[in-house]
Amino acid sequence: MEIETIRNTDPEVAELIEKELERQQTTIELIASENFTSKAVMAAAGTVLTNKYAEGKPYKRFYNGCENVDKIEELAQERAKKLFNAEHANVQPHSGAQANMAVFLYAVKPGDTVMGMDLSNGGHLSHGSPVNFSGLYFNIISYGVNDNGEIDYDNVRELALKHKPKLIICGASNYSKIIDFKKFKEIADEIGAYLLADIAHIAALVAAGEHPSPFPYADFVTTTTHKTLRGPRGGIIMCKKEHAQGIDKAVFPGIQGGPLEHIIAAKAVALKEALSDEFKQYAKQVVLNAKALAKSLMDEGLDIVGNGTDNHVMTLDLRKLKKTGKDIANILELTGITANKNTVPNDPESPFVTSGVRLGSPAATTRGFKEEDMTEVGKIIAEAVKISDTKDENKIKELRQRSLNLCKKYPLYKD
Ligand code: DSN
Repeated sequence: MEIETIRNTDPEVAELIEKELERQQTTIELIASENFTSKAVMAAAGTVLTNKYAEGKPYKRFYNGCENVDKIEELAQERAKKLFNAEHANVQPHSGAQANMAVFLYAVKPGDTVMGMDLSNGGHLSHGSPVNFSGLYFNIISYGVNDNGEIDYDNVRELALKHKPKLIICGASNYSKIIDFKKFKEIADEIGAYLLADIAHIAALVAAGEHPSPFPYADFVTTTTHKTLRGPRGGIIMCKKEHAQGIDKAVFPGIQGGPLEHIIAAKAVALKEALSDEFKQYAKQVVLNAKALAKSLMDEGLDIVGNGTDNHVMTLDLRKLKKTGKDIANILELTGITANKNTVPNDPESPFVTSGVRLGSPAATTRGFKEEDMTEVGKIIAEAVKISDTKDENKIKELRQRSLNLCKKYPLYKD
């Protein structure tokens, strides 16, 4: 219906959107940070709310005519607070990186020392990468993981006591173990640092009790809304009441102008969905599916960083096979599986080549995949790895068909 409306004005864009729909329907999505929103979430994002300026906070705006968006934004705030048991929620950040930037603006000054997980060890750009605002304007001390892919908390403590950061960031983009928020809080307390937990990747698991919550330990909790949480692309900051006013000011007017009220409406819808029993079931299945995929890959003789996963994500370690993440992600794409190359701990290759591939279960789980399907996905991946040098066309065809069979078993956006 909507696509017809777009086609009437812009057939070129309509055609590309349709092609993207087909790509999503016919390939297995294993990018750990992607997901499929409900049609209700998508519909909310495409509404007249996109027309409205609403700088400020609900009921304290700089524009008139905000009576409806005020109520929508308030619903999103209340649902976020309820879902995560948070004292305060700001649902305006346009993304997770913006959410983190707002925390920086509130909690530290340029030049201050901040500690975060190194990007190549599984952290995030906005946790102190030298090419990001966080690394450019702050003195960053990075911690990493050991060969087992685990955070070495003794090392984190040592670094914290030595460098005395004002802000410690925990949370990651590629970390397959449970994060010990309590331990991070103890370390932060020893030096009087703020603690920021970025739960962008594990938000749904935290919400559903599949991963320990960063509350009451963290001063600030940031998340994206589009990863495991299955909402529109965007961010949220939650914090203790004492920081509420400062965080709100940091978001607007600190780093953003008008909030995206159509996206905030979609966040509200997604948060309502996340409060349901069905969502709890989904989050549980995300973890079961990730474990099934990791087991299948290891049964096929492949290495996984840390020998498995406790959450939704894992990294295939290709060093023993002398293959690169870049080549394997490319061959996987030919077989109908989408994933991304990723560094492994102490990776000898550059971030553009890498020795790993990050694999995640959220999108496949939303689609309906169960453990036995993830076992088959693991087998397809293992066969693809075997033929990555020869690129045997018949074998690729066969694997592509096996991926397609799984996609057909769980149709996407069909009704
Ligand atoms: N780029 C996101 C991810 O893929 O994990 C993090 O922002």
